[in-house]
Amino acid sequence: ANWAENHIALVTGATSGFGQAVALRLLAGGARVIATGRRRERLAELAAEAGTDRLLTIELDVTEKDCGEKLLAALPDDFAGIDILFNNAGLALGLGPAHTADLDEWETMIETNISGVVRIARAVLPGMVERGRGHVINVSSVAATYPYPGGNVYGGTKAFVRQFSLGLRADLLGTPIKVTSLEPGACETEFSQVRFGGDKDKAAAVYAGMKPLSADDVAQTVEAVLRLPEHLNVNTIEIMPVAQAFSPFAMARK
Ligand code: NDP
Ligand code: 8X3
Repeated sequence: ANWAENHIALVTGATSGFGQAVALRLLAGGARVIATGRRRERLAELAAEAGTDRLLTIELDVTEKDCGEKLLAALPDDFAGIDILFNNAGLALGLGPAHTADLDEWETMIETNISGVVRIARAVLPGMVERGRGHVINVSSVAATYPYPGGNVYGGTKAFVRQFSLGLRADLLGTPIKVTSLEPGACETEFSQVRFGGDKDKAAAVYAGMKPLSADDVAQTVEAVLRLPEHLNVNTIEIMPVAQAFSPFAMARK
C-alpha cells in the first residue's frame, strides 16, 4: 500500500482530471504531494478531501515565466526534494479549422502546453540530477502522433511534449533519472468543457455512447509506470479506451 512512501511529487494541473487523480493516488501510496493549479478553491477542496499534511497546495500558473523558480523557492524543507514530476497542466481550446482559428487561443495552448511544461521541467531537473533520483512524466496525447481535423496547434503542442521527453532522456543518459511521455486517448475530464468554452452539452457529446477512459484509469497507468524497476524506463506510453481506434485516410472527392 505504501509504494510511494519516501517520494515527493509535484503535480501540475492538480485541480481537475488527471492531475487530481494522480495526486490522490500518490497520497494513497504514501507520497508527499505538492498539488498546483490556478483555481485556489479547487486546491482547498482537494486539501479537504485528502485530509493529510502530506499534501501541500500551491497556486501556480504555468504561463508565468518564472513560475518554476518561484515554486521551488516557496517549498518548505519537507517538500523540497521533488523526485516525481507529473508535468500535466495543459489544455485544448477550440476544434475549428486552422484558417478560422483564434490566434490568442493558439498562443494560450503554446504558452501552457509547451512553455509551461518546459518551465517546470527546467526548474525541477537540476535537483533531481543533484540528488541522483527522479522520474519526470510529461503529459502528451495520442494527438501527438495522430492528426485529426481541428487538432492543429493542440496536436502540435503534444508532439512537442513527446519529442521533448525523448530529448530529455538523451540528455539524462548516465543519470538514474527517468522520463516518460504519457499519451492518452479520449478521457472524460474537464478537458472537452475547456476546449468548448464551458459548453457542457458539446463536451458530453464527445463521450456519448462509448466508454471513455476515466481520470483514475490514467492515474492507475501512472502508478504502474512509477512502480516499475529502477533500471527500466518507459519512454512513451500510449493508451486508449477499447472503444477508440483509427480511421482510414480522408479523401476530398469530387
Ligand atoms: P482538465 O481540464 O480536467 O485539467 C486540466 C488541468 O490543467 C487543470 O487542473 C487546470 O487547472 C490545469 N491548467 C490549465 N491551464 C493552466 C495554467 N495556465 N497553469 C496551471 N495549471 C493549468 O483536463 P485533463 O485532466 O484531461 O488534462 C490534463 C492534461 O492531459 C492536459 O495536458 C491535456 O492536454 C492532457 N490530455 C487530456 C486528454 C483527455 O482526453 N482528457 C487526453 C490526452 C491528454 P486550473 O484551471 O485550476 O489552473
Ligand atoms: C486529448 C485527446 O483525442 O481529444 O489529448 O486530442 S484528443
